[in-house]
Order: sequence, then structure tokens, then C-alpha cells
Amino acid sequence: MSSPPASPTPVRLADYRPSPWRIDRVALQFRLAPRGTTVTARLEISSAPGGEDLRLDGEGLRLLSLRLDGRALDLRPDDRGLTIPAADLPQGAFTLESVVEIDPADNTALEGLYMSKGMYCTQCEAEGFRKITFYPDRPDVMAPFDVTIESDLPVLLSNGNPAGQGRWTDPWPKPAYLFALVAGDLIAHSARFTTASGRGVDLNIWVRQCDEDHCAYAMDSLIRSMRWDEQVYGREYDLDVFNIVAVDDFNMGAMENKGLNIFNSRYVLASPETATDDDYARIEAIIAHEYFHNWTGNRITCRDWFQLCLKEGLTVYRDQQFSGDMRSHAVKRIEDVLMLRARQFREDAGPLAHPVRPESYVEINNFYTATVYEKGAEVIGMLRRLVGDDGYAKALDLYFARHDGEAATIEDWLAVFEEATGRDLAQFKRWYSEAGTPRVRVTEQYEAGHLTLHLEQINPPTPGQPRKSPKVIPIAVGLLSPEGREVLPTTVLELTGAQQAFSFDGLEARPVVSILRGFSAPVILERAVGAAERAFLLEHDTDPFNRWEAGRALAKDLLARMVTDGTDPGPDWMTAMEAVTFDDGLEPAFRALVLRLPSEDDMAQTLHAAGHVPDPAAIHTARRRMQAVLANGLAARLPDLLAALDDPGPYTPDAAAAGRRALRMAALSLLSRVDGGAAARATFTTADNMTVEVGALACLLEIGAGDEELTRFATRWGEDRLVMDKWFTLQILHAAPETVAERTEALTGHADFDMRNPNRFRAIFGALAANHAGFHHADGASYRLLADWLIRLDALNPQTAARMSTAFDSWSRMDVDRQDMIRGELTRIRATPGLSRDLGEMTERMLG
Ligand code: 0A1
Ligand code: ZN
Repeated sequence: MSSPPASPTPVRLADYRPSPWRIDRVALQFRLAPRGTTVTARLEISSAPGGEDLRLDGEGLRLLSLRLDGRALDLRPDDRGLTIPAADLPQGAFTLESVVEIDPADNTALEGLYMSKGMYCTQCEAEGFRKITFYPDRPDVMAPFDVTIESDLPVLLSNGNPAGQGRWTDPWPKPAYLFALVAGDLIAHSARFTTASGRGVDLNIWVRQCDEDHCAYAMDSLIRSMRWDEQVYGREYDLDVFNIVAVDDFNMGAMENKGLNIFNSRYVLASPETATDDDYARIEAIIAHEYFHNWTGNRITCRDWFQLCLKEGLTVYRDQQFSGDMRSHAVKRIEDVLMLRARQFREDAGPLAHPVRPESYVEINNFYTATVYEKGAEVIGMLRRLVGDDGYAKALDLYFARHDGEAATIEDWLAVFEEATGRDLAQFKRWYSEAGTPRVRVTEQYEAGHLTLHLEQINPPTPGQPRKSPKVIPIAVGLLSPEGREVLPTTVLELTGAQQAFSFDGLEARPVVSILRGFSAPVILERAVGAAERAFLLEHDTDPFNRWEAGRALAKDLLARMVTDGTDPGPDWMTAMEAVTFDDGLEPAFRALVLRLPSEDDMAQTLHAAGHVPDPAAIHTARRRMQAVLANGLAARLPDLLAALDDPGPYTPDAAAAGRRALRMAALSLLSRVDGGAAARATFTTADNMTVEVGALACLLEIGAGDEELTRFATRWGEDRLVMDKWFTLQILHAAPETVAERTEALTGHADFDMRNPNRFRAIFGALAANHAGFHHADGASYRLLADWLIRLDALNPQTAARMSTAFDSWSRMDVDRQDMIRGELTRIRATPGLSRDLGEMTERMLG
């Protein structure tokens, strides 16, 4: 019997050593061909005095020649790179020239140089550059690059400024992960931007001919992002051109390569007919995110991959701020918290929990996670709450001034805050090193005008971290009088001990406490609050986030009771929901969010945290029942609301119009449960934009109807791959639990299913995992199906296979039978011969 392959050795933060080599300049020449692209790399290298071997990373490269200062070297690479013995190296500076051959057409992993619909493109973060040429592929080695591209294709792009057809020069030293190249038959949607200091910049969004008229919103978002970064952070753009390219086959959302951002086309292309309001909002956010990386990521990069949150947490924080400024801060905060809880809290509660700054990895691509990104952003939000807006602004100015052109660390980042504000952040730093979501238990005492809040923090164990120490937790509180008047405006309490009490004096009556306003820290609040108090806060809280949160918590309490003892929600909840739904003084987007009931996955997470073993089928039934109760309660007034929200004018993607559509779709969904889908069918037929078209279709699918509309949709949109992704997703996401596996399997046989396209794979299998009751159906069919396809995909695209495997990370909260089934599937995946390092690490971690 053959033994399984040995697990690859992890890379550890503790082992970091600066590079002994400096690269002073890089000249790359590409001769493009689908099979047999040659890459000539001339590296000007300064040696370290230590007399060490020179190690270059390189994977899957055919080495054609290697010359050192013109002299041929006869060396054989191993499967991870090339070592040039110290004895072969001269003292001081030298030039190393390598010529390698690669096959972009065979690159299905979409890392390094690959092809997508006849176009060449690259993805180098985190370690893709080593699939292009031999190089010290680590972020702390930074160099200016000159690039020459030879190809018959008309558009040849790389980083930096143009220097003639197919020639580019990037004056800003950069790590290899920011390198990019694109060649294709593309067309530009162009504009011109003048920076605050008066420099002109050419902006281009490069797409295939057929997509030319779908770029306007992305361009508008880019221009607003550039202006915003000047106005809010004082950051100007620093090249003569800024290029964006849309590509159909892409593992992630987008990539911030210097001066040449490469985007998954779904985050660039939009028209009212093809993109929903959510698509528009995501395009705006991701365009901003990648642009903001120019300063937070590119000008200041990461010393090593353990510091990933240095660029990602900060850049997410910045894009969230931007979206809040462009839209509604309250709505944006609620959406961000919904996402944080759905993805990051879930990650933190399971076998994949890891600190915002991890300490070891096998495959770094597995650490582009909600924890690094979203919790990384929350940590910055807390820091800002603790040091105040002025402190934050000063610290950032210092950060940019001090570290421009460097590869920095979390220590550097915290040091600028300490220096700019005089605050000691030693305890705060635990947020970066300890995984897990803290719980904050709150009890209160009131006596004769005097209120005491007792706060206790509990930091649960996570894999590899059995014991934790108390963190600094900013808890924003406000107090309301029994009439709903604010008697204490928002005040930030700093919880630093395991237990601490905070007192408030001079109160006229027992106040209602509004705690964790604006979700001031990424924690789980544990506090016994009655339904009446929650309803009061839903009606009166002056903090919009907590107002929503009160409604949410109330719905969760009620839903939990429906699941556990079958009690229907009482009339108080209906009264409160009715009041919010029809309150024209409230933003429609906010009302839509209140109407959105907690998801099944959220309920499973919540029930598990409260000590129950969640039953997916029971949660599904209870949630549907709750929707029915709500629909019946509001039914009489829904047609008027719908009529009032019916926008006759042409579609505009702004937040106000999108909010009205969100409320309209929420109302339509409820009405569908009482009118058999009549209104949704009519809405679908007359829809003139994708938000309403897809929204109405979802309403029908939710009530088990919509087959005919699905066919009409496919006939109409069959040629549009981004819209067809929605078609695949919708019918799986909204299918009845017992039909999901079968339906998903049938769709994998559809002529338009192409597993090589990550968007299409995600459209299908992401939807399967997101249909909670269907994915966790007791027959285990969905588990088997997903495992089968992950094994298949892993052979082609390990990175996407590994990411999608996280669908299994909630196994430990399930009942014993489901746990056995999921562990069985994970064990089967792990035993697959030739399994990738990516999926291997994920299954290993999930199995524990
Ligand atoms: N840095 C990009 C995300 C990204 C990360 C890895 C990739 O390939 C492994 C691709 C993109 C961002 O934050 O937008
Ligand atoms: Zn990013």
C-alpha cells in the first residue's frame, strides 16, 4: 500500500528573514504564443555581503537559457525554483538573464500568465509571478520594471507608463505580485482625470467589443474614487495612465496591479437591463477598493504575506468609508455587519478560525479570508473609535510619510498610531494575534438615578489557541428615557479587563440602554432583553444601526422559539414590523433591511451558540412560517405600498432609487405568499431593469412557481454570460430543500455549464452551499455532489476548489449524522491522489 504524500511544511511568521538580495531593476520581454510563450528576464541584482546562494522561485517553467553577466550557467531547477550557488556569484552587482518557456493556454489554474477567451492576462498575487519567470517572489523585494510585449494582438498592456507599442515602464519599485500583463483584441472606454495638483491622467477600461457600452458606471466609480482619496486621505494618483481590464475567467473579484487593475468582468460590466442594484453597489465598492490599493498596498506594501491585513484590512476599511459617503452610512453599516456575521463570525466559530494576522500557512491563497479582510477592517474601525478622528488622520499621515516605498508590518502600522496619539496599543495588538469572536456579557442595575453596566468579556478557544487574554473593546452606548428621548448621547466605554463596571448618574428614570451602537466592535453581545424592550428600541433608538439591530434581535428571538417549541410570533412583533414597513419617514433601504428575516445559516449559527443542535429542516420550516405570518399581517397594505414605490422613470443606480426598489421587492416577496404570485408574474413581465426582473423571478421561485419565467429568462439572456450566472444561481438558491441536489446535478449537464469558468462554477455550487436546508438535507446528496465536483475542479483550478470547500466548515455545529457525512466527504477529498496543496490544507484544517 502506498503511503499518503507527506504534508507540505508550513511557512511561519517567526521564520521571517529579510532578503539577502536586492533587485535594482527588472527588464522583461514576452514573446506571446498560446503554447510556447518565451519570457526573457534581465535582473540587475545587488548581492548581500554574506556570500549566500541566490535562490529564485519558479514553478512549471522550462528553462531555455541562463546567463550571469553574459556567461552561460548550466543549472537545473528543482520543482520550486532555482539555486545559484554562491561560488558562481560575483562580488557586488551583477546581471542575471533567464529565458523560459510557458504555456498560457494550458493554464487552467488562472495563476501566472493564462488565457481567457483569446486574451492573455496575468494574476500574480500572491505567488503567481514564479509561474512566469524565475524571481525572488516575495513582497519585500521591490524593483522598477520595464516590459516589452511582442504579439500580433492589437492591445498590449503592462504596469506603469506607456513607452511605445508593447513597451511599458513602471518607475515605482514594486513587488512581483503587482506585476501584470494583458494582450488582446480589446476596446477602451476612456476618460481623463486631472489630479488635485493638476496632473492629467488617462483612464481606460478595456473590454471586449461586445461589452463596450457596459463600462460607464465603472468609469464613473473610478473617477469618484480618485477624487475621494484626494479629499479624504490626501492621496493623489501617481502615473500618467490608469488601466482597468475586464476578464471573464478570474478566481477572485479583482486585482490591484500597479496602474493596470485586472477585474473579474462581473465587477466592471453593468447596464440597467443586465445588472442589479447590488451589482452596481459592488462594482462601485470594488473599483474603489482596487484603486485605493494604489496607496494602501502598492506604494506601501506588505513585508511578508502574514501582514496581508495591513493592506487588505485597511483597504476594505477605506472602501467601506467611501461607499458610506457615496450612499447611506446607516444602510452600509448594516450591510457590512450582515456580511461580517455571515462570513467572518462563521469562520471564527469553526475549524478554519485564524487570527487577523495568521502565524503560519501552507498555501497563502487560503488566507484571503473574511477574517483578514473584513475583521481586519473592523479592527481599524475600533482603532479609530479609540483614538478619535483627529488621531486617526494624524496616524495615517504619518504612515504615508514614513513608509512610502516600503514593505511594512503591523508593528509599523501600530507604531504610527502610538506616536501620533501617545496611546499604548500593546493590549490592542491582541486583536491581530488572537482568533475568535469575543462575547460580551452585559447585566445592568438601576437604583435611584444611578445605572451600573457590568460588562464581562469571554474570549472562546479556537484551533491552536486554547487560552486568550482580555482585549480592548470599544463599546458605544447611549441611554434613552422611557419616552424615547436620548438622555446620554453615544459614548464609547473601553472594556479592557475581563470584567468591568461602568456607572451613569443623575438619571430621572430607569433608562433603556442602547449598547454596541454602530456595531462598535466585532463581538457577540449576550444580554437578556425582553421583546418589549427590543420593540421599543426598534421604534425609538436614535442610532440607526441599533434600531435595525433591535428588530433583528427580536426576529431572531421569535424565530428561535418557533424552531424550538413551535410558538408563532405574537401581535407585538407584527405591530412593530408594520410601523417600520409603512413609516415613510424612514429610508426605504432601511425598511427593506428590517423586512429581511435572519437567514437560515444565521439562525443555525445563533442556535448553536445558544447550546442547541440546529435542525436545518426545522429552521427552514419555521422561517417560511414566519414569512407567511408577516405576509398575512401586512397583506392588506402591501398593494398600496407597491403602487407608491413603482418608479415610472428611467432606471438610475443611485442609492435612493435602489433603496426604493429594495423595499418594493421585499414587499412583492411578501405579497407573493398571499396572492399566489400574481403580482410578481406581472412585475416580471413588465420589468425594464434587472433588479426588478430578477427580484420578481426570485419571488416566484420562492413560492414554488416560476418555471415558465425561468425559460423566458433563459431565452432572453442566453447569450449574456453574466446574466446567465444569475439564472443558474436563482433556481438552485430558491429550490425546495429536497430537490436541490438533483436540480444542481441536472444543471451541471447544461450546455452552458463550464467548470473552467470560476463565475459559473460559483454560480452553481455557491448557490448549492447557500441553500442551507438543501445543502444540509438529511440524505447527504448535496454533500456528496459538492465533494465530487471539488475533486474534479481541484485538478484544474486548486485555488477556487479550496475556497469553495469552506462550505463544509460548519460541520461541527451539526448533528452527529450530518457530522459523520461531512467528515466522510472531507476524508474522501483528502484521500484523492494528487490533491493540490490548496485543497489539501483546507481539508486538513477542517478535519482538525
Ligand atoms: N488583492 C486583491 C485580491 C486578490 C487576491 C488574490 C488573488 O489571487 C490569488 C486575486 C485577487 C484584492 O484585495 O482585491
Ligand atoms: Zn484588496
